[in-house]
Amino acid sequence: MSFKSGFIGIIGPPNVGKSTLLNRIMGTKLAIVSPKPQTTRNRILGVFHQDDCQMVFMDTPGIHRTRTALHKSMVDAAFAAFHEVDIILMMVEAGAREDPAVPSIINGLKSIKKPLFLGVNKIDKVEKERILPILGDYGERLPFDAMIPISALKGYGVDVLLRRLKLRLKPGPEFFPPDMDTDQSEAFMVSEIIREKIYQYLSQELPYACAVTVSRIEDVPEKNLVSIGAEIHVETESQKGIFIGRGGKMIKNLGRSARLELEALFEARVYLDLAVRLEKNWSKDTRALKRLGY
Ligand SMILES: Nc1nc2c(ncn2[C@@H]2O[C@H](COP(=O)(O)OP(=O)(O)OP(=O)(O)O)[C@@H](O)[C@H]2O)c(=O)[nH]1
Ligand SMILES: [Mg+2]
Repeated sequence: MSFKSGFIGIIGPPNVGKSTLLNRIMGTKLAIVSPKPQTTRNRILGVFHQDDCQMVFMDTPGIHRTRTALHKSMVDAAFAAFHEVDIILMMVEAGAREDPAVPSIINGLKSIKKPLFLGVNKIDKVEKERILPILGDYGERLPFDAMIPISALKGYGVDVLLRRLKLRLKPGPEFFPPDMDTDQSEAFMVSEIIREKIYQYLSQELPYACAVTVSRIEDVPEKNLVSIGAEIHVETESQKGIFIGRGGKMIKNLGRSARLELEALFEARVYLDLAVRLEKNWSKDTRALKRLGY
């Protein structure tokens, strides 16, 4: 039997659980997750290895109406995935009102001649009877290969999904070596972990007003220490004030929470030097976006 492989794009509206699914499939945290929409801003690969196949999952930013250059860059990345992958896994969530982005996603998929899967996520939140009508509705709108109810959070249905996806893989090469589970750089992963804590600690529009860059990751092996320097870029002076907090309390708490997760990632003590920088209108300026990784 020949080896099979393929790229699988996980696409859909914001907040439906795309990143949660990637993490569940991989059995490790590759993508950050939050209860707020528009968490993922870049494409994130997870390489799922089996003896006879390799499935490369591509998590993408949630598709939504765009406002700023940042949002455009996010949505462009998601739509570009339609063309870059071999199989598309559209995700929606059961038990929520249909997201306003769904019609445009369906429209975009109509011209794509690729195996198309639907993952109806968060079934742990709804009564069983409510799932069938959702499948019926989507089945009328697009010719899905399979529509699979899942719970990315609890793991329900994920095995079935993987088995069905595997059946549609074509013979192909091992794209990545067996010990590689993502293409993300260390610096990117560090910046994402910090960004996740920002979603946890700051409310309303603040997480959306910031970008995180990492300027230094230094190993100090003799001390089993990793020394990290990172910057949070915000758009206004008042945002900067909120990020720092009274007596520096906010940045301290946020930094501590990020540090604990980074210590688990690096399996070492971490020294995290976190600074807040004013970078006016970065989310609207395409040159600034490039510099900040979008
Ligand atoms: N109850 C329930 N919650 C889930 C499930 N999957 C994800 N969630 C929650 O839904 C929220 C959004 O999850 P994410 O994985 O960040 O969603 P996403 O689609 O990647 O969102 P964006 O990156 O913003 O597009 C988080 O609070 C998750 O814990 C599920 O199967 N059941
Ligand atoms: Mg996400």
